[in-house]
This record gives sequence, C-alpha cells and structure tokens, in this order.
Amino acid sequence: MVKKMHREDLFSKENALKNLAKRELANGQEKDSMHKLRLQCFSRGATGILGLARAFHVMDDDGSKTLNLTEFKKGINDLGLDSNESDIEDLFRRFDTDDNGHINMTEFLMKLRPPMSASRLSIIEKAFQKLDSNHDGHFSIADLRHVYSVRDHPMYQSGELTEADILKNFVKNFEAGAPNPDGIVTKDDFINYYSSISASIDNDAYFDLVLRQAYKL
Ligand SMILES: [Ca+2]
Ligand SMILES: [Ca+2]
Ligand SMILES: [Ca+2]
Repeated sequence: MVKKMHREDLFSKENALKNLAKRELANGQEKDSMHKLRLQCFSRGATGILGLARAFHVMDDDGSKTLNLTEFKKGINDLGLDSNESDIEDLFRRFDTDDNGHINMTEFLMKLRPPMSASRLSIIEKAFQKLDSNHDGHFSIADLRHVYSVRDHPMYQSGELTEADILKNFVKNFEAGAPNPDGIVTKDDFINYYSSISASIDNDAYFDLVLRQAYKL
C-alpha cells in the first residue's frame, strides 16, 4: 500500500531548494550557463519544478507554448543573466533537442531540471512502476485505486475528502509543471517532479529512503 508523503515535507524541501539556489548564485563561482539559468529560475517566485514551468510561460510572449530564439533571448535578459549573444544562441541549441527551431516545455524541463544520479533515477523508476499498476507508461486515478490506500489519510477519516478527492490531489502534485494537465502522469512528469525534490536532498541514501518510505518499496 502506498502512503503519501506529507505535503508540508515537500513544501519545505521546495523552499529549501529556492534558498540553496539563491546562495549558490551569490557564491561568485564560475557556472555553466545552463546551470546559471536553472538557479535563476529556482531562486525566483514559485519553487521547484513549478518555478521552471512558470519561467517558461513568462518567456512565451505569444502564448504558442513554444519559445523561439527571440522570445528566448528576451527571457534570458529579463532574468538578468549577463550572457552574450552567441552564448544565448548556444544555450538555445542545447535546449532544442529535436532541432526544429523551437523549445517546447518538455525540452525545457528535460534540460533544466536538476540532474540526478543513476541510483536516484532508479528508485524513482521503481516508484513509478508501482503507481502505473496497469503498466501502460503513465498513471491516473484508475491506476492509483489499486496501489494507494486512502484509509489512513486524516481528511478521509474525518470525512472531509473522498477517495476520489485524495487521489485527484495526489495526481495534481505531479502535473503542476505539465504543459497540459490532463490527469495523466507520464514518467517524465514524475521524474521532473522528483528532480526538484532531489535537488534539496544531498545524500543519495537519504533520497532512496524518502522514496522507499513514501511508496512502501
Ligand atoms: Ca512562443
Ligand atoms: Ca524543439
Ligand atoms: Ca497506467
């Protein structure tokens, strides 16, 4: 049976990430431009993966759900990264993995989410496999009914929330940064979400423990 991590725990981890990013930005060390952009996004406003998604929406001036080079250049300047023209163009090409001249949200988050060790990715994968109970590559409320018991949830016990409410909220956590929230959590959504939690946990063994406990792995 899966038990949920407490929302407050996650919130404090996301907040910790924001503070870490601020400190690292201020430490005066030379940084790769991708990493600098990551820190800028994390240090502003919304926290975690939501902060990255928000930065994308802010840059997307024409609302096309993609960034062209002009929008990207302006966005980078607005974020206060003092990069020269050719650095920004290099950065744009690093994001545009399918080389079609536009950056979509998936490309943006894939590059910008904090990198994770193989061991962290593997435990995230295990948790995902458990939640995707019909093994079709994503999970929704229908999958969760088989693996997530709401009986211990205090708001279920008090009658404030139904099983459907609790499962819906659970799914929503992972879709906060998704371009089109549809109640379906893909492996990428799941990894994106945990990459921002992961960034505020220094120790691989502790990260492993957090996920094992949260998902009873
Ligand atoms: Ca656009
Ligand atoms: Ca592209
Ligand atoms: Ca599924």
